[in-house]
Formats: sequence, structure tokens, C-alpha cells
Amino acid sequence: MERTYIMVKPDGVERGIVGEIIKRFEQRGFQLTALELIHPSKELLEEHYCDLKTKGFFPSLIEYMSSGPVVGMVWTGKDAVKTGRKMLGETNPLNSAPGTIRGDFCIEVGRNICHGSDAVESAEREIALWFPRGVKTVARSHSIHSLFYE
Ligand code: DAT
Ligand code: MG
Repeated sequence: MERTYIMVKPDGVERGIVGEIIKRFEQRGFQLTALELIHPSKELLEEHYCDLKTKGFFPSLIEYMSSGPVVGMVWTGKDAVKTGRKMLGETNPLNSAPGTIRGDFCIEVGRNICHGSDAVESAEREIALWFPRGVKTVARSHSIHSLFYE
């Protein structure tokens, strides 16, 4: 079953949008598999965003992302990576359709409140980076997932 790494960024935590983002993934039918509140180090964030090292906005991105606690989550379910990205919206919130998380809650690309893995391989890399002790997915017999997958 597919997993994705979704993170509420410092501005999302500060603005109290954590519950709203969790609600949307829950009501869509994904399973919350791991969750942590963490004030990340710059080193961890530089590793997380290693593919963006050469970008001009990289220093300000790391500064912003390390400015306060974030909420990192693993969500599991069918097509979790691609569907998670759709639920987030576009990188630039101004291009994000209303109804998406970014389209409903922000306007600045440098304050776009949430992160979502962009591919299955990056999702697994990010989950290993943020949850180094590992994440165990346990089947929940009374959840909607048992209807879909068992
Ligand atoms: P995404 O978060 O949609 O996967 P990304 O991986 O290309 O987008 O970039 C990571 C984050 O960096 C993005 O959420 C916000 C910031 N960012 C991207 N492009 C930017 C830009 N042109 N100016 C400022 N910040 C930018
Ligand atoms: Mg990205």
C-alpha cells in the first residue's frame, strides 16, 4: 500500500491549520500512520530539500522552515502520493484551485503552509529521513480501509 509524507510547515502550525489538514486526509479515506511535532534543524531541512540546493530561494526556504515546529505525518492508502499532491494544490498558491489546501489557505509561495512528497521514491526517502526509527503500518479492522483492502 502506498505511503506519502505530508508536513504542516511552521506557518501552518502557527496559524492553527494542523487540524484542518488532518481532517481533509482523514475524510478522504487515508490512514494516519505516523505523526510528530518537531522543531527541525537546518541540517535535517537541507537534507529534506537537497534537490533544491542550487535554487536562489534555498537559504530563505531553510530559514523559514526552521523558524518553528512542523507537524510531519505519514498517510497511507491508494495512490496516496499523487492524491496527496492534488489535495495540496500547486507549489504557488496563486495557481492552486479553491478546494485545495493551498488554494484555500494561502497566497505566498514562500508561505505555502504544507509539504507533500512528489513521487513514491521521494516519499520513502522522506519517511526514512523524518522517522529514522521506522514506521509500522498496522491494519485497522474497524476502519474504512478494511473495506477497501481486506
Ligand atoms: P513543492 O513544495 O510544491 O513540492 P518544490 O519542491 O519545488 O515545491 O519547492 C519546495 C518549496 O520551496 C515550496 O513548497 C516553496 C519553496 N519554493 C518553491 N519555489 C519557490 C520560488 N520560486 N520562490 C520561493 N520559494 C519557492
Ligand atoms: Mg517538492
